[in-house]
Amino acid sequence: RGRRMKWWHEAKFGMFIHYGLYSIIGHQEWVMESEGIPIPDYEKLAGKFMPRPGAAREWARLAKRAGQKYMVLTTKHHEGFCLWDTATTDYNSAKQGAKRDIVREFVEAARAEGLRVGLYFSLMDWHHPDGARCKDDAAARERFVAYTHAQIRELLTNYGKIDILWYDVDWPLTPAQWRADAMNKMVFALQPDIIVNNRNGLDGDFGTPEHRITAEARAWESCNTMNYGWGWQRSDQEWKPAKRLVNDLTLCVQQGGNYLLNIGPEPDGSVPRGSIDTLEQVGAWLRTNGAS
Ligand code: JFZ
Repeated sequence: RGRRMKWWHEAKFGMFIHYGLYSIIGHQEWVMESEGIPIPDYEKLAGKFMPRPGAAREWARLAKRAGQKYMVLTTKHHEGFCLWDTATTDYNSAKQGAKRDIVREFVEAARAEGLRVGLYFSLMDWHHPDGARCKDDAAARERFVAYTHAQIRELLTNYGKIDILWYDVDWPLTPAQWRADAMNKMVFALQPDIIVNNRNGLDGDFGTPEHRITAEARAWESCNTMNYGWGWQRSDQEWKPAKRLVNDLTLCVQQGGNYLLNIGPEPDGSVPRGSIDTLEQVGAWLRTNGAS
């Protein structure tokens, strides 16, 4: 157990936040792909991306009440829309829609509550013209990998201390093609104390079993949802009872793992009522049992 991992092992419980253009449609975060929405149509959502001022503060306050010690936000999901002020593309929330840097708001909100800061970043990108053709086209690959590294560099340069980088889905490239070694090297040069997961194809600092709790020999974090999907789904109102979530958290902790529990905010960034109620019950249980 390394020095960098100490706080994370003690933290045990975090909040995952899936929020992006897909939240506006309300059919989960894969909607662009699952409903075959053409890029030019999907792009129109960017102008409608209007998180309420203070939304990030509400996520952070809720996490705090729930007994969560860190938060991980989707800075860019597979749809390719960036929630920060990036120089790499205009497809971002600082240039379109609300014209605000949501990553900055998120980072500041987490810090205001004394929570550690995690950034989720999808390597797979359905919007960038080279995002798929980079598989077979070397010139496209060169451009797209440079684009990806530049985005990660911005995220780890412009927002002060970042505690976790949570990579996701490395399709369609191999770790060698992503230059994943150089990627992690850059990450640690920019943020010496950061921890990274294993979804850029390398081992990283911790494993990420999903929708299941299975102890691993190494540091691990199980991520899960409170209802069915990750991104907001209008019709998905089957909330797992607080009891079940406390049980899952307990199982993780007993087996030496962490638990990252997701909220999928609504189009304006509000947390669904079901998630608020349940998280507050989880927090109350933790306080009653002296675990928070
Ligand atoms: C990915 C995303 O596709 C999904 O939208 C969500 O963000 C989730 C947290 O991560 O889905 C995965 C990624 C990895 C596995 C399963 C689903 N896996 O390793 O089993």
